[in-house]
Amino acid sequence: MDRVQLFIDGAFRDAAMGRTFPLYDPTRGVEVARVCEAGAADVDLAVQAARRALSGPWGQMPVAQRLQLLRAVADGVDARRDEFLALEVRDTGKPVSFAGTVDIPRGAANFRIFADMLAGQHDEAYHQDTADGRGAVHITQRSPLGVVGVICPWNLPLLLMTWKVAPALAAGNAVVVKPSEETPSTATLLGEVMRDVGIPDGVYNVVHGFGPGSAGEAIVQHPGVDAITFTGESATGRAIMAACATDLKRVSFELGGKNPALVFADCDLDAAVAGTVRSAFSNCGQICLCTERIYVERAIFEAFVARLAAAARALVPGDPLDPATGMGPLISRVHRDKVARYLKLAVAEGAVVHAGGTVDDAAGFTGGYWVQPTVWTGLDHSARVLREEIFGPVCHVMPFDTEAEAVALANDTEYGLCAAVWTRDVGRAHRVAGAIDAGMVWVNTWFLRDLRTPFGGMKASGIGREGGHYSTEFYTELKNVCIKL
Ligand code: NAD
Ligand code: 6OD
Repeated sequence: MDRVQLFIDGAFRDAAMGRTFPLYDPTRGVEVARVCEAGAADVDLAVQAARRALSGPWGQMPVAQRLQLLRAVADGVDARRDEFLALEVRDTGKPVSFAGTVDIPRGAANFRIFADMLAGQHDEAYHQDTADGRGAVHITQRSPLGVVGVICPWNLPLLLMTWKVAPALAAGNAVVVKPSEETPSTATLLGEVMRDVGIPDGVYNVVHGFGPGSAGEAIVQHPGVDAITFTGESATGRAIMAACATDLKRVSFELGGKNPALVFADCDLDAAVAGTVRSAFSNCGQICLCTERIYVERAIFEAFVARLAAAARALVPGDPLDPATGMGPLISRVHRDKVARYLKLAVAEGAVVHAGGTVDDAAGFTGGYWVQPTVWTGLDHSARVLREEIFGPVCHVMPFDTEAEAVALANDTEYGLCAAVWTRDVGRAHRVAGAIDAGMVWVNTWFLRDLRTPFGGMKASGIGREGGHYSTEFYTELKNVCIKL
């Protein structure tokens, strides 16, 4: 796929204005494909196609048939796993060891779980028993929202896009998807799968481009789009929410984080170090759930820092196609430069560097967006490095003396996405998890997912929850019908 096209109304096509933009290989910084850039006219075509699908074959299809088609999409992703994997690795530079076990399998699993969820959906009924309405029956019906705009980031492209597309389609909506400009390919390949299994034209549309002045803004501003589900930076969420205010579109936002890990002295230290290496450095630190702030009880602080730093130094970034590689490059030059600025800022703010701290090329690669996994200590809690989301393989470790202090430090942030707690004390685990202001708390693990559970953040980390029936609630309209018998 060296030309990445739009997918509108069941057909692959170039943009109406003929515009394209380059796609770069993050390992070497060279152009590997041209991507067609949609403008307002292309977005309008996609929205019109989606509306036709809703009033036509998709809207009239029996639910069981619709869900069967979505299971076929899951099978189609599995059947073309190697193609999805190759494109995801090309676009992101992430190791095959990660994309092959996380991104691509979840791309299929998301369709299966939401097909199962919707298969069990039923209306509710209330029999009224008041003097004025005795015998009346109230039926709450759910119906699709309509056309859903799905705007996605680049860090887990297929996983995060299907996390929204699958429940939206299972609930009977049609979608206009805008993948990140950095990672357009797997959303486009999914168009082939949709077409081949028989999803009606116009149900799944993909428009490529940027945010402001491009496809993203055109989706958000289109009056034919009924809702926006967005994953990305909190600042972008603010801009999208302001635009959605014009016609009061419903929004679901999964936004940024500055996630803490709390490591208590009674923890299993081997598990805590191994878990924190994963939570800080997986996907080169580019997961919204990654840990950037680590608080360790003073009795084990020095041992923890020494072991974490040794593990970080052992994590050598390298060829994403080598199955033994655990870390690839960052996504783009712009993002590498941003992370590099934080590496400098940390030192200027007084950090002690225990591992990494540099942006050296990986062996055998020049011109890519490489950065070394980095561990800092010594910063004051007011340091910008401890307050701003960096979204790279970097973390800071700070000691604490009491449980209350650890919770206060964890909560001292504008974000509230997730936290990890490492302790063997079940009582403490309950207390601390309850006291942390975050949408998800993992105890003695991290990023262990059950797709039925609510996913999302508090404070500046999001609006709403998706997952299981929480997704169904977002992607459907509720209507109460009262029948006086
Ligand atoms: P981003 O906000 O820069 O871009 C996300 C998407 O929004 C892209 O497709 C972009 O083109 C589009 N966009 C940008 N401005 C827009 C506008 N004004 N109108 C419409 N669309 C617009 O985010 P990113 O850099 O792609 O992703 C990294 C960020 O995403 C990090 O902050 C990370 O924490 C967050 N994230 C959060 C979650 C979560 O579940 N909470 C998951 C993954 C990533
Ligand atoms: O696992 C998921 O469903 C999910 N939404 C993960 C988000 C990761 C953020 O980068």
